[in-house]
Amino acid sequence: PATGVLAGLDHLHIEISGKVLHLRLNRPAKRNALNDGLIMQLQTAFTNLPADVSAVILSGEGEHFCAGLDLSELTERNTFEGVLHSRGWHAVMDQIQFGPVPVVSVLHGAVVGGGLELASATHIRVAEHSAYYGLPEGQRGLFVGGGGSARVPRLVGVHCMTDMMLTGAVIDAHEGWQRGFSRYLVPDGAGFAKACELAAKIAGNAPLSNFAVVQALPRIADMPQGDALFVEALMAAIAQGDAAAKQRLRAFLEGRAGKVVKQ
Ligand code: 1HE
Repeated sequence: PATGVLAGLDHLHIEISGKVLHLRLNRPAKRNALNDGLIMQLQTAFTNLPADVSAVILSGEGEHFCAGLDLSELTERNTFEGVLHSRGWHAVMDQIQFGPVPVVSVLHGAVVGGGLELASATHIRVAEHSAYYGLPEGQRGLFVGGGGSARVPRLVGVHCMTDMMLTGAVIDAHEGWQRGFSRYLVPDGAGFAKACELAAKIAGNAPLSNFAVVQALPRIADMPQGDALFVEALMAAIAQGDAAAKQRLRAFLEGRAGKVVKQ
């Protein structure tokens, strides 16, 4: 179980096993809808990860991963408060995407609206067959506000997101896997075990390599090629200069490290 500031978060269930922290959205009666309390607790959790944690698994309690924005709180905001609310979500999603360690999400049932925005901020998505993706904002008279317009097109393209928002098209787990919403597709109930397997591999890497993948890769991918290659060279040199890299290279050259094997 979690200790310190992480122990007092009532909308999140947190467990730590070795170097992996498992964080479960815990508002099943409201389908894990993201109210202000839950958003703030996600912020607290991701800004207070224990130093010895190397990977995070994010999942949802109950029948669904996440029903998105808690619509019962929407009526109380004016336009300016709406802008600030969206900017608050952006800060949380950025904290997840550009935090210190990789995040693997386990998706099942509804992954809709803000729930899909949350999933899109994680680094590897594992979907169970029950998962489905939707952006009901169009039907509710809203627009995405949790980073969806920046992150969702990078997974499935502007054309697919446009269709989802204009027509309410819901994409099932298999199509979502084909299109890029999830990297892995597993039977119902098998998502957490798959995420643990992936998180263990991630936690076995040098922390600076993981940091480079999480922090540098998406930024480099957004740059013009000349800038991208320059930043890549700097990041490569920084990673290479770290003691962990030197140890690992020596281990390989002395026959003590694993080979690349076809899986
Ligand atoms: C909620 C919410 C919610 C459920 N806000 N309370 N998101 C949506 O438009 C999705 C709305 N939700 C649904 O379509 C369905 O609830 C689900 C498909 C996710 C699940 O269906 P089901 O049959 O399992 O549950 P339910 O009976 O619909 O809901 C159970 C309870 O959760 C019920 O409350 P109760 O007090 O009557 O028991 C629902 O009202 C409540 N609930 N979803 C508030 N979203 C930063 S911008 C992001 C913009 C968005 O995310 S817009 C998309 C919002």
